[in-house]
Amino acid sequence: MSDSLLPPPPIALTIAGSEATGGAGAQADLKTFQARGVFGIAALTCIVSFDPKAQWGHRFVPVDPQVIADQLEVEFACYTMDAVKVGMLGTPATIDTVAGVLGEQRPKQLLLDPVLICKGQEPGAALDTDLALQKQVLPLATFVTPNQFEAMSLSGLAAIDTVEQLIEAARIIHERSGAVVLAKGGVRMAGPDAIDVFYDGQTTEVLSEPKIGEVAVSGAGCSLAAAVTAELAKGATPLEAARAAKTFITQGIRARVASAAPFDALWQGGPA
Ligand code: PXL
Repeated sequence: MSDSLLPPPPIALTIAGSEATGGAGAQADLKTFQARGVFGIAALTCIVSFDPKAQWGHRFVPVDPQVIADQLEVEFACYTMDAVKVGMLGTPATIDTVAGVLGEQRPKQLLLDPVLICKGQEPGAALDTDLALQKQVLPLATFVTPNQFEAMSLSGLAAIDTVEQLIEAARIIHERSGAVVLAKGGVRMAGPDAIDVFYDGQTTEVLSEPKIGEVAVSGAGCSLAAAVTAELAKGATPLEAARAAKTFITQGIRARVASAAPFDALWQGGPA
C-alpha cells in the first residue's frame, strides 16, 4: 500500500551480473531504470571484478544456482514484472536455472541482451554458454539486443562490417527467434556515426548518432538494453523504446565518467 497520490511506477527486473566498478551489468541496469522512472529489481548471476594488475582482465565468479533461484523466487513472489531484462548469465548451470524460472513465469516483455563471452572465461565454457543461451533463453525472448560480435554468432554471418550487413543480421536473428531485434553496431562499425539497427519483422530503422570519440564506453550496451526494457515497462512500442534508448545512451556517453581503467563509464544521471 502507498500513501502517494502518484500512480505506482512500472516495475522492471534485471537478471544480470555485478560489474564491481559500476560501469556495466546490474549496476548500469538499475541506474538506467531509476533514471527512466521505473522501479528496478536485480537478481545477480555472477560477480565480475576487472583485475587492475592484469590488463583489467575479467575475474568471474558465478553465483550458486540455488541462490539465483532464491532471488527469483522472492522477486516474482513480491511483484508482477512489467518487463524483464536478461544480461550476463555466464554458465550453462545459470542458464538452466534462469530459463526454468522464465519458462514458468513467462514475462510478457522479456528482453535478452545476449552477453556471450566475458574475458577470463574458458573458450570451451563460453561456447557451451553460447549454445545454451541460444537454445534455452532466446526462444523466450520478445526483444533481443546483440552487439556486433553477438549478432555474428546469432545470425551465422562471418562478418558484420557495414550497415547492410548489420541489417541482414537483424533480419536473420528475427527470423530465427521471432523477437524484435535491436542490433548494436555502436562505435565498432567504421564511419563517423554510431549505428544500431531495429527490425521487428516489418519495420527496419537505422538509428544513427554522430560518434562521440572512437573508444567504447563501459555500460553503453547494457544501458541501451536497460533503457529499452524501462520504456517497454512503461508501455512504449518496441520502436519508440529503441529510439528513446538511443537518445538516452548518447546523452549518457557525452556525460561519461573518467576511470583509471582503459574505458570510461557511461553516466545515466547527466542532464537530460
Ligand atoms: O558489457 C557486458 C557486461 C555485462 N555484464 C557484466 C559485465 C560486462 C562487461 O564487463 O561485467 C556483469
